[in-house]
Amino acid sequence: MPADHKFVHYQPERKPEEETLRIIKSDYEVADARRTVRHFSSDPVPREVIETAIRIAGTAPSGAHRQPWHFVAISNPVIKEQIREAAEKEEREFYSRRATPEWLEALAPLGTDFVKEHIITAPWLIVVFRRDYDVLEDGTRQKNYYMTESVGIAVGFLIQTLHRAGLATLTHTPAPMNFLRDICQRPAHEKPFVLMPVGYPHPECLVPDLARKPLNEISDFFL
Ligand code: IYR
Repeated sequence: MPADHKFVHYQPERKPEEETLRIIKSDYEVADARRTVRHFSSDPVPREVIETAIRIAGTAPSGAHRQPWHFVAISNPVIKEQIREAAEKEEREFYSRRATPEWLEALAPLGTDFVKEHIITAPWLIVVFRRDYDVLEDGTRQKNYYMTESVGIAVGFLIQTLHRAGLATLTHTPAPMNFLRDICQRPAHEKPFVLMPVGYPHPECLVPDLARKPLNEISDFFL
């Protein structure tokens, strides 16, 4: 290692095997109970919950540790309404023109349509941006690496941690999403990655009756 790069010791506590097994199995149960939600309660969620969830998302690994993400959290009803209007405009186009019949067929079991009421009902929206490069203090551009993978991992952390805290999320990607950059006042080198309503599920929330693929369908082991 070059001498001018600093390293520090890292040795997380090693748990007994039975405990590891117990933890991982209980984590699986928690994770498997998560459902993507489209019907939110408007009950408030403290800002500190959202801030901490964003901190957790920001612990994700990233290409060359460039942390190529930015999170915009919105509870302001005027801004939420602007986002809803812009998203519904794109989604109306999508459902009536842009989506192929095959795509619409794939979405049918989810019961989605262009109406995006959840954008205003959920107490928070987190808009995640992918930063293609950073602008250094002297104005030069510094390229980022594996931005999509890195931001995808960070969003995974975000979804999982909010679920563990008892909150629901919707992974919403209206396409195209460039309107989010303007509304959130982000620079041109940031690309909207996901629009995520966050809140408690509505008391009468329904989710599609879906099954997850079993382990043997999603994995192979070579021993
Ligand atoms: N963005 C649209 C359509 C949509 C696409 C996929 I792929 C989904 O898994 C769900 C919805 C919408 O949000 O309605």
